[in-house]
Parts: sequence; C-alpha cells; structure tokens
Amino acid sequence: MYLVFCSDSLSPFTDNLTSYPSDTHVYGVTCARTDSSSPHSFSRKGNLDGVMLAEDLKEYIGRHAALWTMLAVNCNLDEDTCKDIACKVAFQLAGATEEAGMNLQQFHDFRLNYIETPKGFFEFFQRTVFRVYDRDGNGVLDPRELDNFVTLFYEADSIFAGDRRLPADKEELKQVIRLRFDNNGDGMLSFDELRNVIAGQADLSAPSVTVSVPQQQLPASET
Ligand SMILES: [Ca+2]
Ligand SMILES: [Ca+2]
Repeated sequence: MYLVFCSDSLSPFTDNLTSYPSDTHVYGVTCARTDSSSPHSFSRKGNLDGVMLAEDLKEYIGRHAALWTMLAVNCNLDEDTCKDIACKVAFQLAGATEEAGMNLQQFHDFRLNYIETPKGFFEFFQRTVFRVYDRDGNGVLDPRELDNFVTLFYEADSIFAGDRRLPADKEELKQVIRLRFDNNGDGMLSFDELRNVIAGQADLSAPSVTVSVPQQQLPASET
C-alpha cells in the first residue's frame, strides 16, 4: 500500500512525517510494513515529477543501515563510500541511471525485488561487494581489480581470515579463480562468474597437491 505525498517544500525529509508544518507537502512512497518507524519513502525537494535522483536515493539508503553497514564491515569502507556504492547498485538493479533518476515504478520494483525478500537482499549485498572492487564500474573485474578483490581474503580482519581451505597466498587464489570461474576465458571476472565466490559458496582450495616422484638422480659425470 502506498501513501503518496506531494511536496514543494525544501525541508529535508525525515522519518517523522508529523514533524512537517501544515503547509509542507511531501512527495514520497511508503509500504505497509510492520516497522512503521522506518517508512520506505523518498522526497524530491522542490520537484514534483516523481523521479528519485541520486541525492534522494542516498537519503533513503542512509536511513536504512541494513543496506550498507555490511559493506562497511566486510570491505572496511567508510559510511559515505558504502552509501554511494549501494546507490549505484540500486540504480543499476532498478534499470535506471543516476542522470535520469528512478521513477516510482522502478523504485517500487527495486524495493520489492531486492529489499523485501531475503534472497533479493542477499543478491543486493553481493552486488555491492562486487561493485566495491569493480572500480571503473564496467561490470567486470580486470586483473588489477581482481588483485584488490583477493586481498580481501587475506586481510587480518577479513571474514575469510584463517580459512584453511584458502590457497596459501593471493597469487595462488587469483590463479584458482581464473581457472575455475572465468567461464568465458576472457581474463575478466563478471558478477555472474564471481557470484558463488562472493557468497562464500565456491571451492577456492588449491588444486590437490600431486606428490611428484623425484627423478632418478643421474650419476655425476665423471668427465
Ligand atoms: Ca572493472
Ligand atoms: Ca570472464
């Protein structure tokens, strides 16, 4: 169920709608959830076109810590960077662009598909992790971006730290990832190729060590 408000006010949008003066009109949308203290809503300051721009989306994401705090914890990033990345991913998933903004229908679908279902929410998180390392945002990790990504696995405070299944060092892990997950062999890792790695559901162990039989030592030349 939506509650639609119209706004020509420059007042910042807050969770507490009753704090608005009577002449304030807020254009937003809220869904019927049990947590009424945290309405899913957005404002478009001084603009009634129903389009949500990056500024509005960042405000929405900022008020929903669950959308970005996991990034801060897992990737050791500051809050603002996490919110920016979550915004970029939200626009992408909504099929919208930051320049053109997100319309009400796109916002509704994004929220329904990626915020309100655990599966969708997990995918949103995985995509934000991927986007952290896809610095240029071209949708694939090039060798340098992959190098940054695998560093995550070997940092002291990493959630993967101490996992004995991991190869001994990141060079070996990169090799494992390229061999097992670069399905189209283009030397780049797309989100779909890395999805299970990010989800912690991939076998990253080094190939089983084959015990090589030492070659028979040749007698030293006597000449
Ligand atoms: Ca890239
Ligand atoms: Ca590839």
